[in-house]
Amino acid sequence: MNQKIKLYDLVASPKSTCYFSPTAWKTRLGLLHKNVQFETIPTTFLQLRGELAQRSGCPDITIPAIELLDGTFIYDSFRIAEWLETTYPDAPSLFTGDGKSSRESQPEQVILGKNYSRLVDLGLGASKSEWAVWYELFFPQQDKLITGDEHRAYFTSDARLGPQGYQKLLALDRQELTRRAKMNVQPLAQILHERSNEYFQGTHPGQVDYIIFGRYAYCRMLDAELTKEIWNDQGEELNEWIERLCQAFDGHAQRLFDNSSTSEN
Ligand SMILES: N[C@@H](CCC(=O)N[C@@H](CS)C(=O)NCC(=O)O)C(=O)O
Repeated sequence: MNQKIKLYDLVASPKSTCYFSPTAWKTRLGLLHKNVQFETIPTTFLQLRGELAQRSGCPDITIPAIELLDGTFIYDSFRIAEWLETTYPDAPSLFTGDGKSSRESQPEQVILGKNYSRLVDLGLGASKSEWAVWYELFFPQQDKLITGDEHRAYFTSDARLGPQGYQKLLALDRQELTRRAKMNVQPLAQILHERSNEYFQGTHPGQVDYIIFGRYAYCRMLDAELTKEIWNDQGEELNEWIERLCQAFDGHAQRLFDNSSTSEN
């Protein structure tokens, strides 16, 4: 029997292949980076709060979560990244950006890379609806994907979005949000402009790249046209970095973008 680690990823409906969760992308790319075989288990918001919370024994479980072959669940993308780093020491480090294995890396260098990743993770990479321009900007697109009365009731609830949160999110000035989103991307374009052909983590990609690419993938899955304006058109080096990560790991990300479907059939 060929059992694999399971990656629970978020979808808007049971048959959808539109993987829009920015945090799940961080783990997806981390697993690929460490050359770990895995299968994706599409999970809706209701399945996450119901079946998965129950089966894992973790009522607060979030996406991404992985299930190991012995049935252990690990969740929180950063915790999973740390687990991958120590569990697969012979594969390239996620935190050093120099292509060397975790085993060959200096502990101080790993710590530095980890702190850098964590800082980006809690800033640009975070998904809190209260502050993230990304969540606000792409909310109407995400809203359109959520179907079914029970599912919509959960997704639009005040418990999830705060008092009148749904109405407030839909009433926001989209032009202003687009402008702010572009400003979030500007420093990224600048960093790559200063060291073209490199990655955010270093000469090789790492967790910082996967966090930033997760944000890009979220945008791209929800609105490819707006994403081009916000991301690809903001600098040649950034555009090239996106292309390199789309094609990395045998074109894994590109394939998911091409096969993305929200259909319920
Ligand atoms: N810090 C966590 C954040 C995870 C998170 O917020 N995941 C979202 C999806 S992107 C989620 O599971 N949301 C469930 C819900 O809204 O009920 C991580 O990086 O894993």
